[in-house]
Amino acid sequence: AWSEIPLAPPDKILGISEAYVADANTNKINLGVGAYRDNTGKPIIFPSVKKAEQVLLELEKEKEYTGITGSKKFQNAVKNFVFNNSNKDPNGKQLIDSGRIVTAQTISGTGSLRVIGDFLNRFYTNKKILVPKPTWANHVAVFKDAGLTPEFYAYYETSKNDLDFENLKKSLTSQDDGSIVLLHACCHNPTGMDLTVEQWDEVLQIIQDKGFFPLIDMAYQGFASGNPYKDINLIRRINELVAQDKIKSYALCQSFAKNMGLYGERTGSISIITESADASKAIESQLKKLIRPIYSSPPIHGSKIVEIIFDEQYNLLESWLSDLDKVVGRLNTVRSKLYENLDKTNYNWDHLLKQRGMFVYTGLSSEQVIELREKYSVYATEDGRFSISGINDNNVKYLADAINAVVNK
Ligand code: PLP
Ligand code: TYF
Repeated sequence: AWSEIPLAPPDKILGISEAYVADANTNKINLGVGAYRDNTGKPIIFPSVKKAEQVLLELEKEKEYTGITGSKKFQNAVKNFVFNNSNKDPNGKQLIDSGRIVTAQTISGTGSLRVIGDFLNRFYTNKKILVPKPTWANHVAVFKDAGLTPEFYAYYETSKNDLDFENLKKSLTSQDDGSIVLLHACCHNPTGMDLTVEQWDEVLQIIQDKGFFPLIDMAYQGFASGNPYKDINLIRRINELVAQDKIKSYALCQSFAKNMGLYGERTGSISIITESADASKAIESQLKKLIRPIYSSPPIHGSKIVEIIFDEQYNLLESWLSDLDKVVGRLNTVRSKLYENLDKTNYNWDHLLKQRGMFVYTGLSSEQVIELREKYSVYATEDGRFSISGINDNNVKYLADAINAVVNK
């Protein structure tokens, strides 16, 4: 009977916003969900996106369904943007031209993770997927529901507030050959700490030695440097290894939620880099067969915005790049302002300045996070991750004072 269904716990991240809304304290601060806010605390629409929407309003003649895997125009725009690096990655270009990349529009990044999870469960022998500890909580949930078996590899050592690279290598090496390995392309969620180019090379060597299948999640392209074309070192490097036949295949989940601010438009993609054009055809047909009975086809508004921004005739690329650069610039500014206002006598906050993206991973304990919430109405997830776009000129001092009080108690 329905009455026997147990109550499910609220989502660890989205549950924070519900509690925040219910709080009457006028000084309250929401550092929960990773969504951009401006210096007045409000969400924004990128001006370049607004312009693309104006173009759509003028020119759009129909609301027909797009294909099961989205439109060719969207797929090509994504391929060129991500793999050809807009004509700067010859290896990526070669992969595109030889028909070795299958790209499908998906329901944002989460949808692409689920589609590739289902696909791997159906067609890949090894069901074990190695994910960093910690990782975005939804990774584990998505892959479990897709029938895979997530297992953690060492990534970050909270007691040192730093990457744990030696253990990362050890724990990957000790895993079964042929496992799937999830890599965050940049701005690792939740820690904000990425590998250096040299460290990536070491990990890519382990991936080759162990025959792992690399699954890259790229939800924050552009948030590391401010420039999306500079944030894809990992993809360029892996394309080089594919060109040398050292890695045969990998997959990339990509989202425009953050870097175009298209959150609720649910616009993203899955790309599978295959061994040959023939393999691509079969894989594309199987992706269609997989997606059709789940949601049939993806939504079109967000993907048309992406098509327009990348379509040279509308001249919006530069303005999008500058919108994104401003967003990232503000995040970096509040990151330093928070750092400046924190008391460093008993606690070293230097890790904040090494982290990139939407978050700082404070190293605060769950008890300290709960105290911040209960005494100061500062809302963050209990792992000590702060979504810093909730910080602005008006609340940074209040926030730092609250943290100082909790830490120095
Ligand atoms: N992957 C990571 C690491 C994320 O942080 C997010 C969003 O926060 C996503 C994927 C997917 O987000 P969306 O489904 O909104 O594109
Ligand atoms: O803050 C985070 O890490 C994410 C944000 O449909 C998010 O959980 C929120 C809603 C959603 C996808 C991602």
